[in-house]
Amino acid sequence: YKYYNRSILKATPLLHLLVTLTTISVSAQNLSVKTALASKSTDITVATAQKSISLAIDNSDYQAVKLAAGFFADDIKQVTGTSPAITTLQHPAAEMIIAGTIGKSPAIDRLIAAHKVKDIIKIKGRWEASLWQIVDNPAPGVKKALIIVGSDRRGTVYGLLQISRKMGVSPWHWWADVPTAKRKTVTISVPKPTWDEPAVKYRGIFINDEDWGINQWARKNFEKDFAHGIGPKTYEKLFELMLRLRLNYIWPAMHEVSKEFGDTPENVALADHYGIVAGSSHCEPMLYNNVHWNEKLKGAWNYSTNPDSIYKYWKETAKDRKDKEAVWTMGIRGIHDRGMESPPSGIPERITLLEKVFKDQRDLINQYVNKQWGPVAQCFVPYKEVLPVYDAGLKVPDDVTLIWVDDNFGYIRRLSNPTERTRSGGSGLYWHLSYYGGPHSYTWINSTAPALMWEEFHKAWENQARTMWVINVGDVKPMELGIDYFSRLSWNPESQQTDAQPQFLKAFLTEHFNENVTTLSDLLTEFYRLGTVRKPELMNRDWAISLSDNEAMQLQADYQKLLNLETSVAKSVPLNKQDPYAEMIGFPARIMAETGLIFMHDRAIVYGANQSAHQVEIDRLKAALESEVDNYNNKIAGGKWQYMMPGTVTGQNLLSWNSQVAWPWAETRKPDTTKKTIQADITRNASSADEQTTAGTAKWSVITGLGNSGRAMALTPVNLNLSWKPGDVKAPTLNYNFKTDGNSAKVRIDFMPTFRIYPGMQLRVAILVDNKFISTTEVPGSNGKEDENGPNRNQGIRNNYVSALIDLPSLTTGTHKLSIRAIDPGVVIDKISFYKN
Ligand code: REL
Repeated sequence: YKYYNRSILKATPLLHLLVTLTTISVSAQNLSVKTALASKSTDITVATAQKSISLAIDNSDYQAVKLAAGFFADDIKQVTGTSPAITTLQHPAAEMIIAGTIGKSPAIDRLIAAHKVKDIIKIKGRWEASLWQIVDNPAPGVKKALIIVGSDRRGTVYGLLQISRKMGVSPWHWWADVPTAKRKTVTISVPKPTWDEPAVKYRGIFINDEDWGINQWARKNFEKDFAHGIGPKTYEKLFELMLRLRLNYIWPAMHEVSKEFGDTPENVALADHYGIVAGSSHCEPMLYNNVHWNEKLKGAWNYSTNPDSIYKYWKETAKDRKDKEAVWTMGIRGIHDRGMESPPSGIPERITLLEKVFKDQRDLINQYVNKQWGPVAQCFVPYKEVLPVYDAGLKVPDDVTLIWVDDNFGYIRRLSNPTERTRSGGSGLYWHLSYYGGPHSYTWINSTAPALMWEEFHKAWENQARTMWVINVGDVKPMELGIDYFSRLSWNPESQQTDAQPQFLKAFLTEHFNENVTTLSDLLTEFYRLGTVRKPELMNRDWAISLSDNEAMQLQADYQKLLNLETSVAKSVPLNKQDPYAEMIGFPARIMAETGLIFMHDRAIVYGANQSAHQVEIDRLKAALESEVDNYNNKIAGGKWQYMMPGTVTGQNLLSWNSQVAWPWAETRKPDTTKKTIQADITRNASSADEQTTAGTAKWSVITGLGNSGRAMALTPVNLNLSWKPGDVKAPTLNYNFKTDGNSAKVRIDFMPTFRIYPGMQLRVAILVDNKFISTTEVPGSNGKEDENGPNRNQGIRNNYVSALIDLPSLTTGTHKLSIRAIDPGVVIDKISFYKN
């Protein structure tokens, strides 16, 4: 269900249910754009190649609404060649568009008072809700109008820009050079009043690790006049993109190469004008970016030894940003994502210190920050070393949103327990599409499958992490599909099911390419599957030589197939879509395939194949990688993205996360060929079960696009009410027939490396053979005791699976049945392999 006022719901469960029922029928699908002239009373032709009807916006409305009206007018011009005049109702015309915000637009308030806008109750007082309706005689001199009402400023903005999107203006028009198709006529059809609103209240992106990509691009190309890298010109474009995607919250770039966001007053003013909620990342408390702290010579960044200096900066920020809509990050960590230098020695002392920090920070907020945007939103992010401190009993004030985190590789470390679920501040999620840090970075391309995003975010949603979602998007490019998918998912998670990935790909590709949708979707599906097998940034010799011969042969064929498919599909993409195609699809696909092939050839040499033949291929592929990067930076869109794409030689190191050695040129590790995987007798995808049982709505579901198999099985729905006792025969079960020759055997289950839902829970399945209980198996590394450096997880996050090896009892020669029976929610099974002992 949709976002709601939590405090009311907490008090009255019945009301909770009622609100759920009244808001679930969000009906934006009743809004469509036609290319014929209006023929019904519920249609209105807003523009033709000859003229556009005017758009009335009250002067008293928000700045963001006026900006959006300007974008909207430009969009209509792009589509039809004619531009609507932006005016007020003092200049009425027979047909008009009237847009405005409740309480800020007298025109809209008059329409509501005169009961001309139906269903206003659906959006009034709600967060970012928009309503569209066609109204006859809405005002003197106006016979018919399309009315767009926003419950608040972003509600109106989204209301306007959603029409742009439906007219064919992609949010990515500027950021990925997506052309807009011309139309002779734009008719808006609203058969009945229609409204929409977001599910997740704050939907944010974090521009991060910007050193090699977006910062260089801004500094040397797009925003040379600013001289500090990412500045107002870049943020302006970003904020427009966000509004078009209906995202509302930003953690700005924060590395040393960037000037502090808040130190450039134009940035803060821009966020305010665009209606974007400016926050700061998990390691920048009180909207204060501390990476330049040491240059200020104000002593240690340590609240136990140097509180006064730090407090002074927080106080200044609280005063500076007092009237801006923001989410204030609470707590304190070291500079960057490190623990504080010489922190109080023990966890109890750190807890005491953090609780003092909360108090001081909240006192400042109470004293200086006004409430014009409602209660001042605050969050606390127990990232990396902070999570154990939180889990040891840190008390976070009840109205502060707890933002849970993934393990930097997409797997959520924990969600709220039942007590935490009653907190008034609710909870949220910070999640990585891009990561720079140990044990390994991935910042080059985005190969994270939308299916994994769905699996993890839908788990967060089902387990009440609903207030703030933030994704780390690195340099924004080439993260387009990931960001786009996130914007849809966070807007309405319940509209998506286990086939979320294919549905998204179809929708995105139809919107942006229209032709070749099936082939492009096949290309991306395989790209994401191969990215799950191994992200190109995480490929190295150790990995390649650990593969069995069959796996390596299969992978080599798969990479080659991906490359061939890309080459052939690229030829069929129309000329005007070549740039967006290359930026969003072609480039990442080629990087994946060519990098993968390099390592397969390297592996062949290690295992004794003819060196010179493979070396020729390796050299050719390395040159190809260089030319992909060169093409991206210098040729696509006439050099618009110059410096955006880190090169393989000159760019950041992708082998060892923090050194500057080029990759994969620097692959000099001595091969340890003893690690080669033993070939299994039979490996099957978990989804190929011979039989399965369900328990009401609970079952093992194929998640299309997930896992190394691309069809991993997850227990759905993923909520706490659905867990079973280990012996419960009613629990959903997967059955696999297998043959043995009478000797003892082993079965290996590859689970995705998900975590148990919260501490205290477990992540287990029961194993049976021929209906006889064998063992309870816990997903390795799922208990939260290890982070991504731990023995199970370190490999798990690279492989996207962790294996449990189970001894089977001696069995008679012939066919037997292996059963995997559910116990805990959150388990995802990818593959099953059988081994002779
Ligand atoms: O360097 C930093 O401090 C941050 O950019 C990162 O460490 C980031 O916050 C973290 O989430 C990694 O992606």
